[in-house]
Amino acid sequence: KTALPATSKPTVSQYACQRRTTLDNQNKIFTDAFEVLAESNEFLDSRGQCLAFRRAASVLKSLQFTLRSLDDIEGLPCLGEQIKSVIEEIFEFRTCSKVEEILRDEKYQTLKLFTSVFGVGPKTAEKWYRKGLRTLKAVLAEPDIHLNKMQEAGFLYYEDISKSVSKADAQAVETLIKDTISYYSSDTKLFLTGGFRRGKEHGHDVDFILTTPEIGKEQALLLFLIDKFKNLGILLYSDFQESTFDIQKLPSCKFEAMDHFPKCFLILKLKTGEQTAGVQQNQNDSRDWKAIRVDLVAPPADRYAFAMLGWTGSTQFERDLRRYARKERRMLLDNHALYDKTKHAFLEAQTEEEIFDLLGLEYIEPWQRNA
Ligand code: DCP
Ligand code: MG
Repeated sequence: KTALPATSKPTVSQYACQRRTTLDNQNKIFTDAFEVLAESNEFLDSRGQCLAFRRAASVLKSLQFTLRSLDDIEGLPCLGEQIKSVIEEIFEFRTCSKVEEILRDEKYQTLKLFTSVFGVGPKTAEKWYRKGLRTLKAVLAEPDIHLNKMQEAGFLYYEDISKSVSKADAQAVETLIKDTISYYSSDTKLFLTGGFRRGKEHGHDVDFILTTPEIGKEQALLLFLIDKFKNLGILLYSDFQESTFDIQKLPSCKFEAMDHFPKCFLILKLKTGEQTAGVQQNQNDSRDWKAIRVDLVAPPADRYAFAMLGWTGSTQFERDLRRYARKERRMLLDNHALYDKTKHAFLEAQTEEEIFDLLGLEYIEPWQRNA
């Protein structure tokens, strides 16, 4: 195939929120390489480099054709010299030597292993690595390591939660929560969000938004649910975070900042209908359940659209929505609100479509947000 002449090439926006990115990635060989480079830079704490690789991967994911030659990347945004040279090397050798080197690197492998434990981030992983630890077993055997509650649960259910959650599991969790919230009030609404809303077949957890038509009634909802799960004997771990939401506050500029709605990070016991080995290795009893990571967030009804847009992702899509709002519209967007800096006013919205409209963006469906 020859490259299209430059004039007939559709322009690709530098913002993920102006691109339609489905799960059908035609450039996996390149984007896989960039994800490894991004992650390795994240471990090195080089944020700029990490973002540059993530942006490049995101642009290539949106293309509806496979790159064949350097002519194909002519005019595409976010592909600087360093990125180009990686693409060029993959054209020639089907692989990138830097990526191969990272994948063989003991430190990279170890940090990847440690951060695969729920509750362990790059900082903790680095600390353990510096102590000379190389395996999960070694971490557990180290006397002067103090695990917090989250990490303890992370190790205890590692076998289950390090595997991905299927769509069928996600649906089973949805049914379970739906049955349980009916005891709270008949008008409580439950929405699947995160990766599964974008159409993914697998995920690392299941994300839900819950809300009640009556504002304020959502406040006690999560604690009610947690209590019910406990009584049902299916609550393996729970970290509940109370609302710190303040309607007056301007939207946060920093993407990484967590939102302020009441939320909880859970590990639930999901019945599977088949027998598996016990949780601990020395346990020889079998069980008919598996541990699943579930995140719940309960915004007040008038904040629903912002919360839904923020939790649907992907992370790259969210980053660029906020960057676009700030740079192109002088607006501040986060999971709670949209603020117009020119008008000095909050802009209200009941649906995601209205938020895209207020930002002057074409609507992008959830399944097209896999940036
Ligand atoms: N999110 C957010 N603020 C953060 C982190 C994430 O608003 N600080 C959003 C973007 C994510 C969504 O929440 O897409 C859900 O987070 P997950 O980590 O569960 O990501 P996904 O559901 O997209 O992927 P996975 O399949 O790994 O669960
Ligand atoms: Mg998720």
